[in-house]
Amino acid sequence: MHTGSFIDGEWFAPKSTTKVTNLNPANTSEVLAEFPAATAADVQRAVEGAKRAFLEWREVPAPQRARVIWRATEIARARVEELATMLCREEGKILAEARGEINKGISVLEYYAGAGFRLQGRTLPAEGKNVFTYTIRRPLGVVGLITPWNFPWAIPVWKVAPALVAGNTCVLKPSEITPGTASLMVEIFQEAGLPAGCLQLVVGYGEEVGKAIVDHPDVHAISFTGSTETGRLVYSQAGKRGAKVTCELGGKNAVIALADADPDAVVAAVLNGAFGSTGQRCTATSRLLVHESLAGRITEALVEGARALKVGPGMDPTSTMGPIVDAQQFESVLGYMKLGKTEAECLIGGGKAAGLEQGYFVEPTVFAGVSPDARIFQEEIFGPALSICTIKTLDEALRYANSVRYGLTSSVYTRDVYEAMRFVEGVETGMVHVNEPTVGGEAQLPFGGIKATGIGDREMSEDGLNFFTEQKTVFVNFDEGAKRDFNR
Ligand code: TXE
Repeated sequence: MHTGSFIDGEWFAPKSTTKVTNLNPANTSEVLAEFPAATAADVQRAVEGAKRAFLEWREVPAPQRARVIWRATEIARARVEELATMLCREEGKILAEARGEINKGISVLEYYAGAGFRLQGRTLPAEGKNVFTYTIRRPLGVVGLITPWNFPWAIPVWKVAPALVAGNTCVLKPSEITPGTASLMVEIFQEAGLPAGCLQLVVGYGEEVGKAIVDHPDVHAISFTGSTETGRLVYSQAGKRGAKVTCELGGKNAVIALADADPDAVVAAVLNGAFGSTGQRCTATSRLLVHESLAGRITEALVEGARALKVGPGMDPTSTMGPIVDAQQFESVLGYMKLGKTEAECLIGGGKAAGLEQGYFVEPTVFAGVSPDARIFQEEIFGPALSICTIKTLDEALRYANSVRYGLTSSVYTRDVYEAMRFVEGVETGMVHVNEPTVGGEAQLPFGGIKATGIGDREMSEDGLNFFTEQKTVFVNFDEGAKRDFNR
């Protein structure tokens, strides 16, 4: 792995005295790498280089750009274990989950490699006789990509791939907590033959490097994933200079189990949604709204399931839940667990995991009898803590589900098609599942949320390409000598 930044096809060490320290959250005495932190001056150079590279990259026919993405797909496939190991060691999720994330990113690469062969516009009828009207897609120019730590491979991939295939050049700033996986990703694109300057990597801190990207007048669009607070700041800063912005922010997702739900299916989905990836997914299940008739049985099984989890280092094949990513998140999650004990009944967990002091390990935690007004019900915890609340009707469930500021994803378990469809219509989230966990996204499907979760276009799918292109509407009059009615 390279431990620097990458500009104009060269790896280099930024000349700053500040370091980005890449720690193993499962063993905080293990420093995986130290990256010299990039500065605003490095961002300036990265943008200038990307601007130069854009002039040539935009002229490369889209199917040829797609072939670079395709080669990256094949290289990534051959390096799954190496990528998953890096991801597991720097972010903490268990190796099986890390492999899952790498494979998900590979599907996204496959999808956008294919998309390069059909970057289509539309043909539409014109008002005038013998006038041909159609649209074409054009790239935006240099785009800024700012990514978080919780999916250090999949999120950079799902921004870089559509941006590049559409003909843009990118300045990527990964999270300072997980720069290693992003560095490997850039290596892969380099090996795939991506021309110098098309993908610039600046490893540094948000307040300096992120801000410099957001404020740069030659960065035409910003694609951001992270916290709602930072996302809104990015949106307002970039908006001041008229840049295009998409932000994918926090979540507070609920599973609703109605009276006719399959209890085993609910338990399996909620255990995975709440504790998978240590609850550090924007699509995590942090609330269960369960019909009172099933509450006892389902709650008991969830507590059993939580007890059966083996908390430990992600690299240990017997671990089923890894650590929290860093000291700040660890303190924040423990703070919410402490608060939860004052707001509700803590059935299991609620603190640090015993015997694992070498890392940021917490216990899988279940709170019952949670009031919809409680802070643990309303705020994003971003850790393995589930809040359970009982409901009597679908309307009550919808009211509670929709009472939070976020709107990413949701799920209903029922066999009743009427209730399921009423839920789909009524729930205020960008994605809805029926008899499915809240988690997951697929390359070909729009990903994203509403309310405090999302600003701008959805990611992945055709929508991801919409964000990274602009349309040109073309009018061609081939009615020789024809008069044009200019008042129409
Ligand atoms: O996010 P930040 P953090 C939520 C989750 C978590 C909280 C904080 O609740 O507890 O956010 O996580 C860069 N200008 N999610 O502190 O600060 C920063 O360097 C430009 C949900 O990690 O938003 C990083 O690359 N950029 C989320 C990125 O923004 C700036 C995933 C995200 O960091 C910047 C992660 C600035 N002024 C956290 N300040 C999800 N939706 O999955 C920081 N950055």
